[in-house]
Amino acid sequence: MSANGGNGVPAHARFVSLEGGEGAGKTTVLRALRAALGAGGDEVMCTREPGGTPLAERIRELLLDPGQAPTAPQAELLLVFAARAQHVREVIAPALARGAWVLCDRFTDSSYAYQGAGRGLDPALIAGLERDFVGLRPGLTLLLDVDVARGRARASGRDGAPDRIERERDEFFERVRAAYLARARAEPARVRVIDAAPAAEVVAAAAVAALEDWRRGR
Ligand code: Z5A
Repeated sequence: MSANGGNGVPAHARFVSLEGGEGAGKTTVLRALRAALGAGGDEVMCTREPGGTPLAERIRELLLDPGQAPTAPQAELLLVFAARAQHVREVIAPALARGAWVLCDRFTDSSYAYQGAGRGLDPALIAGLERDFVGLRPGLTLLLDVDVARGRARASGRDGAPDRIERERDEFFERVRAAYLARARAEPARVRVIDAAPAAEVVAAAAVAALEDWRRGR
């Protein structure tokens, strides 16, 4: 474990998360980060939230199912943390313990952004769940930042109907984006902002450069 992050929850030096709003382009960036981390022969375990274990993937289906609307924000928060509690114990902590890199598509920052700022739940409540049920945070979080209109336009170009959260209004996603940027300002050493507006390859290269800077302690 490395130094404690905000909220007194310890950060792990081999734990990297990727965050951002809809259509930020996490998929291409994850591929590039995985290649960069694995270049020296280290094991790289890629996973995602909500999900990453059979139980957590079932919770993900429930959370994103448009048929489950309306869902109480409190229920949504407890579901994402139920998934995370299982994910950490079954997958993330064991991988870190055997010396692997863990690269996670979303982690607790998403809960502060979506359930905190998006749904209006008290961040202190989220901090308590993070401390008591998770107990771990990434050493590095790369935040892919893109304006809401551009991100939503990209996401709407994909196949398939929008999920329950994607059906939210622009105002919801504006609050999510503002919360992410506020977290980056509050924890600049851990949360590094990547401009996700340019072409996918440019964004991926910037993310890899930020990863290398962090590994060199810059
Ligand atoms: N959630 C939550 O509420 N609380 C929590 O604690 C957690 C999660 C952990 C599922 O996450 C939902 O769970 C998410 C937050 C909530 N809801 N929302 N909205 P997810 O990560 O699976 O879902 P997502 O954020 O909606 O994924 P996404 O829209 O697919 O974003 P992405 O992975 O960053 O985008 P992408 O698939 O890489 O790219 C989307 C499209 O844009 C695709 O067609 C690309 O070809 C295109 N794209 C990507 N990058 C570019 C660039 N640079 N230029 C042009 N086009 C691009």
